Amino acid sequence: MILVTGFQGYGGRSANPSERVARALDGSRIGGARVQARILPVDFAAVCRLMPDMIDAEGPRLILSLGLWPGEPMLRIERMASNWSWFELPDNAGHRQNGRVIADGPDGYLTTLPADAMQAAVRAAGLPCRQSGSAGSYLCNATAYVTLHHCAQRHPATHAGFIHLPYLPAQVAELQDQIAIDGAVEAHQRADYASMHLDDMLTGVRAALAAAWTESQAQAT
Ligand code: PCA
Repeated sequence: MILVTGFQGYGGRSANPSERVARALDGSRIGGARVQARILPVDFAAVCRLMPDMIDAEGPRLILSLGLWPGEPMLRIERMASNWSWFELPDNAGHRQNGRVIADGPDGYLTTLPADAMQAAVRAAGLPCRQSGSAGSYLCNATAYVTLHHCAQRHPATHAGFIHLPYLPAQVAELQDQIAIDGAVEAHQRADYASMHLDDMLTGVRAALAAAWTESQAQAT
């Protein structure tokens, strides 16, 4: 089974493309594996509890978590999860985690998904994709860290990783309206206008998952 997670909205945004992509993939099959989607709250304490419980209960072979990175113009495969949180925004429970994700955990983990093969597959599907060395210091990084830590300790055969997604076009249209209403900065100062259509995100994430699944099967045999 492939577990795909998305996030609820946060930071005053009603939508999160990661939730839309995860929901659209729920119940589908990739390379013969069933995809199960779960939507996570943007809540540090809840994610630290839910993610390990879900992995223990459902035993996925592969885990791909998705999140929004405002301003990102393409699919962004995260290579690293670091044991450091610095929440510039409170999470949806009002908490700001400033310090380690897990007090006695190692400083970081590398993704156990085949990032190069996934990137190549997304680009071969005609969509832009890159890799990044930092998933930030908010909930997405914490989720990737908690997941990789739990897998390292209890589920060494489970491969896990994270992809950040751009805004949906409608979100940027809304943002532009809001910027005009606020009248606080010139529109051209903003660097967060990039967006991608939901269908393209879905095509890209499916291609990345297919590549990751193929590689995980090859390693298992
Ligand atoms: N993006 C945030 C958290 C939830 C999401 O979708 C992040 O990049 O940490």
